[in-house]
Amino acid sequence: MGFVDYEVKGKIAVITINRPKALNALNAEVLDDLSAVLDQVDQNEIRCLILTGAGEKSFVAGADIGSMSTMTKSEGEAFGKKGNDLFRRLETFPIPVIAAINGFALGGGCEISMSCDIRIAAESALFGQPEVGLGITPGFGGTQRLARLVGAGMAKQIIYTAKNIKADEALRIGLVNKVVPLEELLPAAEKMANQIAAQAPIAVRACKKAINEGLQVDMDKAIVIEEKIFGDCFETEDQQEAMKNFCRKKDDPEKVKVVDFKNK
Ligand code: DAK
Repeated sequence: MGFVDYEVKGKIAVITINRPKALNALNAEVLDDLSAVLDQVDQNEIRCLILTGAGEKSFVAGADIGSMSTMTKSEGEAFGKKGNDLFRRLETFPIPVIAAINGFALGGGCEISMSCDIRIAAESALFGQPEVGLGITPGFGGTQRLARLVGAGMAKQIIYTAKNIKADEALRIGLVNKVVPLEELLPAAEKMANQIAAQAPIAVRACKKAINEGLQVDMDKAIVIEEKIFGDCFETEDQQEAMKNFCRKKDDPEKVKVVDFKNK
């Protein structure tokens, strides 16, 4: 794929935005390529995705300012829709997505990382929403997702001041889950992805759905969403096998085995 690489590694896969000369900035082609790669993911085989940027300097340095600079109103709207559709697709993609943030995560770069389920950052990563300095608002969901992740006050500070924050500050405010040295970034992301991939895949997907959908409604409705999704798990072979295995283990510790979940 032109600006996006896709590599399958057993039950996990790595998606790399590969436009390092422009610090992996998102133009319409990159967005189209990302969307095409998501079409290609074999959801029966792959249990966790990692999204990262090519090179050692940048995850994604934002939306492509050069291409945005000449957009008309309708082109701007179409670009915004393309990005928003893709980011929402990532956010609701049935399997989890881990962002491995290897440098600049500015504007659309910070926003795409926030569409992922989990963020692991290199110590060198830098986060920010510089849009107001360019005379625009964040356009790929930044005002919404940042406020949901770090709270309205901190999101307003980051967005209104357009001041970038370093990885340790991003960790402190809950924007990222973990910070590691750059050379350990992909190994750390792969380790976590493999840990997720070793769990019952239908249950993992169900958790993603329950968390995402539950956050959109009040607690009374959210609990009903969880009840329904929890009930669905009892129709899976994975649940029956894993619970039988636990009971066997109690009777005879020798019978302990690692359940090989089958996606059923
Ligand atoms: N777009 C296009 N090219 C970019 C870029 C970007 N966002 N960021 C970097 N580049 C390009 C540079 O132009 C340069 O290209 P050449 O000159 O070599 O051809 C190359 O990448 C290397 O960049 P620098 O030479 O500038 O590298 P430095 O290390 O000196 O500086 C930097 C790195 C990340 C601090 C700097 O490049 C920078 O400030 N970049 C811009 C960061 C930024 O402001 N990003 C946020 C963009 S705003 C919307 C949809 C989306 C959005 C808004 C609305 N709707 C449609 C509603 C999103 C907006 C944004 O993301």
